[in-house]
Amino acid sequence: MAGWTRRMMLAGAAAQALLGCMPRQRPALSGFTPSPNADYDAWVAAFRNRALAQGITQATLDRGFRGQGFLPGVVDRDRNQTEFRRSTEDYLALVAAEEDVALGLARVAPVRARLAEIEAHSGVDAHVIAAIWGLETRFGTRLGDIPVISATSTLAWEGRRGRFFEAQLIAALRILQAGDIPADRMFGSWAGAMGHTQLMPSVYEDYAVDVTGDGRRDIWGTDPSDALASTAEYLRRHGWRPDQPWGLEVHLPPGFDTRQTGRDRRRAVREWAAAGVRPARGGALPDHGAAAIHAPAGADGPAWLLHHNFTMILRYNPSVNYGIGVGYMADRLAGGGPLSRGFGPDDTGLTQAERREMQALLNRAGHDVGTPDGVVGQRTEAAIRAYQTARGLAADGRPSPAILSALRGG
Ligand SMILES: [Ca+2]
Repeated sequence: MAGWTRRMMLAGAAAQALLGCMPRQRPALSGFTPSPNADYDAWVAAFRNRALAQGITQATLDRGFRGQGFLPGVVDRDRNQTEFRRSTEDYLALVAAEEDVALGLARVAPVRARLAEIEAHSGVDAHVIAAIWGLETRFGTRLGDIPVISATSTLAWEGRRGRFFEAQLIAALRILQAGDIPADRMFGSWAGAMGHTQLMPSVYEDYAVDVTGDGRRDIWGTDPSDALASTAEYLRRHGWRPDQPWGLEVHLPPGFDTRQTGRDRRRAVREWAAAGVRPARGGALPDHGAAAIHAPAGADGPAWLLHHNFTMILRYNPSVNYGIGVGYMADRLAGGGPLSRGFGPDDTGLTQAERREMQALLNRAGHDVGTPDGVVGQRTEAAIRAYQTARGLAADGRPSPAILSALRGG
């Protein structure tokens, strides 16, 4: 429960990407309009009495539930979180590809001054705040369009995590009552995560700030300022250390024993330096206290030294891939370049470039995989199966060097 709840506390789009939904795909809209459900209606009637007892007014309840209702798609989505682990390489390809970096630079440019102001006030690295914006909602281009009262009440009624979502529903109603947002503009993800940086309603209550000075904490509007400041406030109060980086890309020496790596294996920076760990772009390792190393592709692949502030990013979403994604995007938004090392072939035996080439060739052969991104999902596997079937091969749907060379041969 704890891990799940912590992820759900803030995670919206990014957690959904982690859980397997492609962030570039919009959610299917079926099931996200209210549908008749007498059992849900009876639950709402009883809930309204509980809400009144907690200080929600009749008027707020009437406004909040107007036009809202049971959303079957929310329950479907909640029950189909097929949690399969993505590799760090695939995760970065999904959330921080070059097109995402370009979008980020364009979206951040108009709010640079605001971000600098937020950093000066909170001490939190402006590029990290902007990167969280990027991973949560693709820099505000994917805010989520599901009514929050419908989503949270549906999940509260459904009951698997009923208490958690009833608390979110109460919080959402209190936000309406406070006048921060009109009921007909309170949209979010299927799980109720709201606005540019996907705050759950209870997190919004505790951390949202009005930095624009208009008296409303508006995290939903076209101006992301309040959302960015709220995220900075969340990180500041969880213990972000000003003037420290989140982490650093490093090179491990040949033959480095990667059993020393992993988030829970923190060591003094001088010990890492003595073991031959070096910054990927030269110089000496900076010392910000004990640090861990993440090396998902072995000693020869990309690796990062993770400082205290990395764990602050994980307070937003506990996935290490999420933290690396935010850190990498932050570095890119700060003007840094792509990773200095490639990941090498994955367990399919193909590199990312080869997987992309395989996808492009499948497209050309008439087996549609969508835009090639080097990430093998159900659509690519289905295309491989179709290709294999058409050629009389065993249809296992697995990418391999043999499939790639067959495709290259036409
Ligand atoms: Ca405001």
